[in-house]
Amino acid sequence: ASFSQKTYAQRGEEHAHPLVKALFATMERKQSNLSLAADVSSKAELLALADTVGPYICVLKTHIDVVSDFDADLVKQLQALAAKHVCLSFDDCKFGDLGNTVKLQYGGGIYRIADWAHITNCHVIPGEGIIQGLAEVGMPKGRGLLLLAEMSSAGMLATGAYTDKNVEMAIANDFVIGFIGSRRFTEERDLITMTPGVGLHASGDALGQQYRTPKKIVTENGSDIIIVGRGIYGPGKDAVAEAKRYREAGWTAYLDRLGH
Ligand code: S5P
Repeated sequence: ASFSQKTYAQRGEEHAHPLVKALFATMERKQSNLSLAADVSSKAELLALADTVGPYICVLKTHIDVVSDFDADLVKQLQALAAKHVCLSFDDCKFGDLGNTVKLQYGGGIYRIADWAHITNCHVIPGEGIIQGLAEVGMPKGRGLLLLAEMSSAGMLATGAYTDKNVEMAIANDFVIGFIGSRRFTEERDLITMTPGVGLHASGDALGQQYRTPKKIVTENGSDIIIVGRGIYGPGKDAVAEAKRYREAGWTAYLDRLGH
């Protein structure tokens, strides 16, 4: 059977990567294929959002470099919240430089991403060396990498042969656990797809973002995890109510895919 036809629980049991096993187990237990994109710019806002929405998500996605009062204590508290709510941390670094440079960016600097983020991602524009550089830092720590095989924004250039190359590189590299993109890309091994640009109401923003529904992404396209940001915490929104709504929509779309 296609991976899209299997339950998250079954895929977790059959998967070789401990991080992916843990992710699928969490998804099944929390009945959630929702990742929160917590793009807020202060430490207090980020911690409050992570704590209130934590019960409804499987992955907390951050852009840690947008937090204006970042400090080491933020990381400590984020780790504690991830443990409390049993979700994985994903810092959306979108690395894009030479293997040697990304090693420094991923393992060091002030953010020390590899020390706390279970998942990060990269563009493969520099070639396979970027994966090898990141793997040197992340693999010994049990981390996982997503490749940006596609993007959600209008006019994005990751298409056709470039997307196909991403898939080839993912299959060939054990450090890669999946993709950012809009669909299932391969049946050769169980690589997860996480999809941003998901919204139940708006069709986009003023800067090129485009939203599609959980039904389109999960039921029809076979993606595994929906990433939702402003649909949950945007102006005037009740973040907990919206998180519950997106969790329900994502999970229903998954059950529909299974034919349940
Ligand atoms: O193609 C992409 C890839 C990513 S990771 N399009 C995206 O929107 N993202 C990220 O998903 C983006 O950086 C942001 O953190 C999130 C979408 O947020 P929203 O507020 O538009 O739901």
